Amino acid sequence: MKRLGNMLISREPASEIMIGNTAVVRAMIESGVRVVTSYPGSPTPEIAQAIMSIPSGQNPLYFEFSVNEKVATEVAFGASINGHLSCVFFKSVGMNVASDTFVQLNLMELTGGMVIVIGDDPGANSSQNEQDNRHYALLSYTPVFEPSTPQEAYAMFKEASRVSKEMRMPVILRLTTHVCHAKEKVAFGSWSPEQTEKRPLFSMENGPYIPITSVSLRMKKRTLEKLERFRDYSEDSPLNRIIRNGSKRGIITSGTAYLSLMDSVLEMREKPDILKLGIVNPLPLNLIEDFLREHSEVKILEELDQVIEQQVKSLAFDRRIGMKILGKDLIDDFVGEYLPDKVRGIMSRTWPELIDPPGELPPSTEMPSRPAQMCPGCGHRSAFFAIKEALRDRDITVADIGCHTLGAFEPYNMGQVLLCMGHCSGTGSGLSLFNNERRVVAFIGDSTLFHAGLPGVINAVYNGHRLTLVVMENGTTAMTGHQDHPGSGRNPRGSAKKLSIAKVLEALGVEFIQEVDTYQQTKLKEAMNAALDFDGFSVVIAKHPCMLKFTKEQRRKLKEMPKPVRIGPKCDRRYVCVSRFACPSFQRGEDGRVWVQEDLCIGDRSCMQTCPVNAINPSE
Ligand SMILES: Cc1ncc(C[n+]2csc(CCOP(=O)(O)OP(=O)(O)O)c2C)c(N)n1
Repeated sequence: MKRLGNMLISREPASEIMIGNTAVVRAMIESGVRVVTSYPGSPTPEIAQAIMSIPSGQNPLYFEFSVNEKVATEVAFGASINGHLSCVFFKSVGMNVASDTFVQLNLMELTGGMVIVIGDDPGANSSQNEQDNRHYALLSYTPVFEPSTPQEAYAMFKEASRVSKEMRMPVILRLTTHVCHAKEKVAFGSWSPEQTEKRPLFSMENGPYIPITSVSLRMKKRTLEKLERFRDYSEDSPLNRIIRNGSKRGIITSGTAYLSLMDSVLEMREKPDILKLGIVNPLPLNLIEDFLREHSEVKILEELDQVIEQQVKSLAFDRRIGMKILGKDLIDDFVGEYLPDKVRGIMSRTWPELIDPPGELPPSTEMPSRPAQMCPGCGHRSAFFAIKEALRDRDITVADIGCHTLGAFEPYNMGQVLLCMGHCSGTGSGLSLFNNERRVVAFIGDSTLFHAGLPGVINAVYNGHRLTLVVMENGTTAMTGHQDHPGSGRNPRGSAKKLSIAKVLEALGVEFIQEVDTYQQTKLKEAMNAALDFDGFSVVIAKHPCMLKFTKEQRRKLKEMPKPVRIGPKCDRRYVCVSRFACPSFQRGEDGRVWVQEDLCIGDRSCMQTCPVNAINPSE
C-alpha cells in the first residue's frame, strides 16, 4: 500500500500496471482535485483505498466517507462552488440516494468544477439491480464520459475535470465493474502540488444559486445552452473515434461492449467500421449522421438499455437518413454484462454471414457454484441463531443490505423481503398495518442505519408502528470492505467522534432499546422476547465486532492466535453446529462424524453454546 501511495503522488511521468479505480485517483491528483467524497459501494471502493494509501501529510486530496451518497454529493458541490475542483464517487444504486441533490447540480455555476464518478454494475455483480445511470444523465442534462479501459479512465477523468472547470458544469465519468477492476499498464503524466489552480471563491455574483420559480427556468435555459456547447465540443473530440475497415456495415458502441466487440471482430469474415463513443451524453449528432450516411446498415451495440439506440433512431428520422439501424431485439440483450461471448452471440444474430455464434463452454471451465456465507465467528450468525429461537413460524422478517442480508438464506431464513439500503423500518411498518397476528422483525446494519435507516425509525416512532428493529452493530461497513462510519469512531483522517446508536435512537424517541452482545445468545433471545412483547416500536441492538476485521487486526498484534475448537466425545450427531448454526468450520464426514476444519475456525467459541450436549470444546 505504501508503494501505491508513493506512486500516486510521484511528480514524474511513468507507466504502472494498475486497475481502473487507481488510475482515476492518479488522474484526480494531476487534475488538481482538492475535495473527494464518497459513500462506499462496489465496484468503486478501491478508489478510496488508493486515496487512503497516500502517506498522511502528503495527500493533496481532502477525502471523506460521507454518511450517504446524497450528503457526499452536497459536500463536493459546496466545495466546488467555493472554487475547489471536487469529485464524488459512488456505486450504481448510490445515484438513487444522491439523486435529489444530483439533479439540481446542472443548474449551478460550479466555479471549481465537479466530476461525478459512478460505478455502474451491469450484471448486478454486487448490487440489487443493474440500473443504467445514463438515464439520470439525460434526466439532468449532464455530460457523460465512458471509458473502456483503465488508461481511458485516467485520460477521461482528466478531460472531464478540464471541461467541468471550463464550463462550470457537473460532468459524469461512468465506469462499469469491468473498467473499475481491469488491470493494464497506464501511462501517466507529471504533477506538482504547486500547479493547483486558484479559482473564484464562493460569491453570489457567480450565481444565481437559488433555483426558484422563474429563476429556475432561466437557469435551465442556461444549462441547455451549455449542453449544446458541450455537444459541439464532443463533435470534434478524439474521444469519439472511427475505426475504418472499408465496409458498408457499421457499429456504434462504447465502454465494455467495445472491448468485447474487438474480440469478435478478430473472428469476423468481413470487418465492419466501428464508431467508438467516449462521450455518450450528449451524443455527437453530426458525427453520427455522417457515420449513418456512409453505411447501409448500422448496428447499435450497447450494454443495458437502448439509450444510444433511441437517440440514433430519432436522429435518422429527423434528418431523413434512409438506411437500416439495427438495435436490440431480444429481452436478453437488455440483461447482463456484454462480455465477449454475449457480444459474439449478438453479432452472429445480427449478421450470421459474418460470424458464427460462440461455442459451448467446455465443462471443465465452469465454476462450481458456492453459496455466499457469513465468515467463521461472524456475530451476525450468532444473532440469527438466537433470534430464530425467539420467533414463531408465521412472524415476518424484513432484511436490509449488508453482510447480514446473508441471514435470508438457509438455514436461518431471516429476511423475507429486501428493497434497498435503509428500507427495512418503512417496509416493516407497512407490513405491521392491519396485522395483529404476525409479528414483524426488521434487520439493519449500523452503517446502513446512519445512511438511510434513521428516517424509517423516526417515521415508526411518530406514527406509532408496532415492530421490532434489530440493529446489527459490528462497528464497520463490513460488506464493502470495512470502511468507517459515524459509529466506528474513526474517519479517513484518524480518530473521530463516535456516535452511540443507543443514544441516537433514544433521542429520536424510541422507548424500548436493549443492547446485547450477540455471542450472549440466551440474553439476546430474552431481549428479543421482551422487544416483541413491547406494545410499540422496539429496538434490539445486537452488537459484536466484525470478526474478519478484528481477527485481521489481532493477527498483526498477537504472536499466537486463539486455537480452533474441537469436537469432544459427547457428540451424539444431532448436527446443530452443521445444519442450524452452520459455521463453515464444521464439517460432516461421510461416516457421519463431525469435524472442525481448522484453517477456517478462528477459535472465537461462539459455537460452544449452540451444542445441546456441550460437545464443542476449546482446545487446550
Ligand atoms: C445506495 C447504496 N449505497 C451503497 C451500497 C453498497 N453497500 C452494500 S451493503 C452496505 C453497508 C453495509 O454495512 P452495514 O450496514 O454496517 O452492514 P454490515 O455489512 O457491516 O453487516 C453498503 C454500503 C448499496 N448497496 N446501496
